[in-house]
Amino acid sequence: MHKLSRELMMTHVEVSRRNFMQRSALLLGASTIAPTVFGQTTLTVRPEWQSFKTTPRYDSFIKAVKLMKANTNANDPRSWSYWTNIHLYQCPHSAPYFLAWHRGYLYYFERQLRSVSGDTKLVLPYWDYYTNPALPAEFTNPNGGNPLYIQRVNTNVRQALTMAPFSSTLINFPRGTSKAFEPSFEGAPHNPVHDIIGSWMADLQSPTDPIFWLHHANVDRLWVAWVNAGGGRKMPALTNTYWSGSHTYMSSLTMARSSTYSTRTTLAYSYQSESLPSKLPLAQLTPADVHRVQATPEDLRAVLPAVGAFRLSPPRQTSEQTFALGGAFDVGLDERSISVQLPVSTESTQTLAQIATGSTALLPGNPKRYRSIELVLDDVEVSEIGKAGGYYYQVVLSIPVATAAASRSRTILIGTLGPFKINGAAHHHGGGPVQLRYRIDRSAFDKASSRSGAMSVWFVRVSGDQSPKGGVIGLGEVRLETSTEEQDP
Ligand SMILES: [Cu+2]
Repeated sequence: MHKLSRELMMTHVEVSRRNFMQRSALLLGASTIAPTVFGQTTLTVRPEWQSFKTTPRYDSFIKAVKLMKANTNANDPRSWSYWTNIHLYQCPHSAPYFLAWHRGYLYYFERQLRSVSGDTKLVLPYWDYYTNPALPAEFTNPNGGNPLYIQRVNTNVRQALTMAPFSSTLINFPRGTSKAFEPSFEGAPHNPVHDIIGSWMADLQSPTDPIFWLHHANVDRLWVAWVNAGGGRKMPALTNTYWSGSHTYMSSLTMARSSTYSTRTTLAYSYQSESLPSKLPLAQLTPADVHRVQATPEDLRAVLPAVGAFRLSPPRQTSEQTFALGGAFDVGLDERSISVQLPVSTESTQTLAQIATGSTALLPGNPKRYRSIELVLDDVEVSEIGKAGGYYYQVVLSIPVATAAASRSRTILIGTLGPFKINGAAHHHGGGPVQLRYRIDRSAFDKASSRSGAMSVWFVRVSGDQSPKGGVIGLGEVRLETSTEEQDP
């Protein structure tokens, strides 16, 4: 049996005998575990940091972090780097199971904290940055060998926050479906919190920074809150094949996906608060910040960035399934926002408008039926000064639409771009420039028109209190593509 599993099993208290057996099976990587019926188990409660730090658990947490950081054997589950490496090599970002994989990861890490500290009641705290966007002071004090301190670019994440994923229109869950919570939430606030804090947090080795664990506990909590919010929001049912199979952490450490469907069944924990934020921490924002971070399409229309001059990329077949409709080469991003025009022809615009109606569409001289639309950023690289983070970009598509009003455009926030996302993709693909694809909900192209000028992509820069000036990200090509793949597989 895996050493960690053995240790973890020994720390199981507060559970019924029956539950103990189920969890033991879980820790052995068994893939069929019947979830415990709610009510049979004592749920452990993960508190917000401000409550947590006043409890006796705080000293246990500090002790565990200290001991794990002092252990330099990366093969030992009792070392900090063991857990950083799991994230580096296994975490799915911009991929299915982003939230569910991290739920299991946090669960195992929390068990390890208990084991190392010897405190069987230790739980992982979360950081509610929608209430307190400044990093807790215990993490920023560099004195006295504080194990929670590490160098960071910024210690306030207010610029990373958005209410967008909590919109009542996002009712589906997984990546790959339309109107989905998970990819929206990963795009922001999840990625920008990594980017704005910067330094270790802007990289896949982000668990090196102890705040990672509180950030991800909050991410996990907001997923719980999203489910609780109701209003038609729905997870794939537990019987859905989505929950078949298991998450991998190490070859010897796995968890049935079905165990991560809910926190209250097999894993048996809950959060101090399980409701969605109702607003941004406005008191801490300047009017300019409010404008910037809320970034509804309506707001963005008022901040049209300067149009850059780039060499145009031609329409062409880019793979068996995809066709490029036009774009630009060699786009450099710095501390300014920029607009990149997409030279999409009148015929191609008609194709997009047809896809928007839900039907398939043809392109001139091409027998394929196209069904979905993506923005592709190709040969993406982060510069040396860009790597440490402190900034990110909102990626916005501006589409002329045919209405009675002259020269009207629709602006759609289609995602975010920052060093965390790029560093992650680069690592998973063995280094070097990466390709990033943003699926655009086809309804964005409803009544799309080429009448009032070219479509454009805006990279709206969002800077933290500290952020680098000069070239941070290079995009070899920015282009719009149609694909023969279904929008909703
Ligand atoms: Cu993360």
